[in-house]
Amino acid sequence: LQIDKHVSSRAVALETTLLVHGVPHSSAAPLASELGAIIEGEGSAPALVGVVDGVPTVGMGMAQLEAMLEAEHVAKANTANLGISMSQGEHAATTVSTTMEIAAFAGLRVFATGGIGGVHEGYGTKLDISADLLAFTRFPIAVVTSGVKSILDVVSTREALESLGVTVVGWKTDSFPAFYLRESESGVDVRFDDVDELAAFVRKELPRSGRGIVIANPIPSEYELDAGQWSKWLKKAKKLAEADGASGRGVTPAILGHLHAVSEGKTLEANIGLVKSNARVAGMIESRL
Ligand code: PSU
Ligand code: MN
Repeated sequence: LQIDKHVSSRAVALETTLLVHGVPHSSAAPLASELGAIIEGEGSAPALVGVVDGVPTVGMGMAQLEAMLEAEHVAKANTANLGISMSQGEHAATTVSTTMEIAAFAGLRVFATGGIGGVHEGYGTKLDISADLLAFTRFPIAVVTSGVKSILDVVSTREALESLGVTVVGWKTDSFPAFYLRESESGVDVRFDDVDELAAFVRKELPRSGRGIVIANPIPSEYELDAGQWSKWLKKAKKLAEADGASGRGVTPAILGHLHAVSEGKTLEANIGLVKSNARVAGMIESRL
């Protein structure tokens, strides 16, 4: 792996898939700036990660993000196709798995995202498990996330993390959060309420294990969705994504896009609210490492 621009390793990594494929294009650049400002407000610095013209880049500039948003096709790169985008010299948005790979290689220790990928529903008939889960066994970086996207099978995803031996930390919670919802039926391995104690754990645990850590930060209460309403929206969005014929890497962006539409922007607002909260917690941890 080669890194184009070396930002200081004292930065919080941010991913491009969330911006390029997860929110409407008009929301992406403003969100990137807001996340950067939040992280700076906590005494750290942001580093947007993506593949620009085939070059894995840590610390993309606004102009590079704008170019990616204007490009006709931007690949979504997980660990399976990262090297392909590099060899083809194309733009690629990095998911949690590849942002972890690239940022950890550059020495960054903290990464803020929305929700990690996981086990999709219906694995009895079709096995769809995000490359994000395996990435935690390979790349030493702490990922602040609002749990796993609630479009997934949350309980099975939690079980898979357990099987993979990935530590799940709850930030001020005993429950493994489910993205738009603060709680799920599953729990965490340890709860921290003090950020200095959490930072001390991360500082020691990353070099000890050489693996990633999940830091689960529930969506702020003011953005949490009503569970009943949420499941109705999800049903509709899944049907629409199925009707589109979405498959493989296209499934997550298709469902998220339809959700934002059928909820009249409520899920988008919630998504943005939780990502900002994660950026703040990541900045708090990173500035204490
Ligand atoms: N969370 C969001 N929006 C997103 C994603 C997560 O709020 O767009 C992205 C992340 O980049 C994550 C990816 O790594 O979805 C998982 O995709 P898949 O299920 O195809 O592995
Ligand atoms: Mn998948």
